[in-house]
Amino acid sequence: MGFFKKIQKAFGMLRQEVRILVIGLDNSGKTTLINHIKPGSTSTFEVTPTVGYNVEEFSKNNLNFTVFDMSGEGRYRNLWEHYYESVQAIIYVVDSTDNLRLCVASDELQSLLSHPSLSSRPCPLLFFANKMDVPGSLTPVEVMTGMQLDEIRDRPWHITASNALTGTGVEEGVGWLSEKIMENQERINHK
Ligand SMILES: Nc1nc2c(ncn2[C@@H]2O[C@H](COP(=O)(O)OP(=O)(O)O)[C@@H](O)[C@H]2O)c(=O)[nH]1
Ligand SMILES: [Mg+2]
Repeated sequence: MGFFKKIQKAFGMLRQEVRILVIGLDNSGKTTLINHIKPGSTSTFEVTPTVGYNVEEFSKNNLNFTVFDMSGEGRYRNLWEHYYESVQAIIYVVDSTDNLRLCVASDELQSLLSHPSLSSRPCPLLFFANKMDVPGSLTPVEVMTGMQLDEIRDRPWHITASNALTGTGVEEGVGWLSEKIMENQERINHK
């Protein structure tokens, strides 16, 4: 079952909005990656480029993806905040060839996770160690170590290597994510 089908099943008639954030530093491969998550070109999608700052959004039914760059400058941080409120899952794309900026990616992650509207909610976190095809790129374990992911204890997280150009690794990652979203949803439904 494809990612969209799984999510739609998880959310029944999709009466509630599901928001998934796709974030990471610029040039990490977010825009490229998202093309592999979107269903086939026959589906109708609304893509809303937002003028003034770099946000990409697409939605189908009530399933919304919001993509934005974390520059490390913190310049737009307050603009992103309203996206955190209703988010159910986060995909964090790391450029595994960019050893130099791994600490910036790590700092951005820390500031994201300590945001009050996220720190209280255990929404799952998927990491792509992207550009796995480039020789010498960091392995997922090296990215995990460099970003101290093993210190994340308050929410489920998963890291997988990916090649956003071909889509390798993407299915495994989003498969894990949709299972976690479903588990959370079932928990809410049984309350
Ligand atoms: N070799 C390789 N290049 C990639 C991969 N993913 C993205 N790129 C390239 O990296 C650059 C930045 O990608 P883009 O999706 O625009 O990054 P964004 O700024 O995070 O949206 C582009 O030139 C992509 O073609 C990958 O998995 N492997
Ligand atoms: Mg982009």
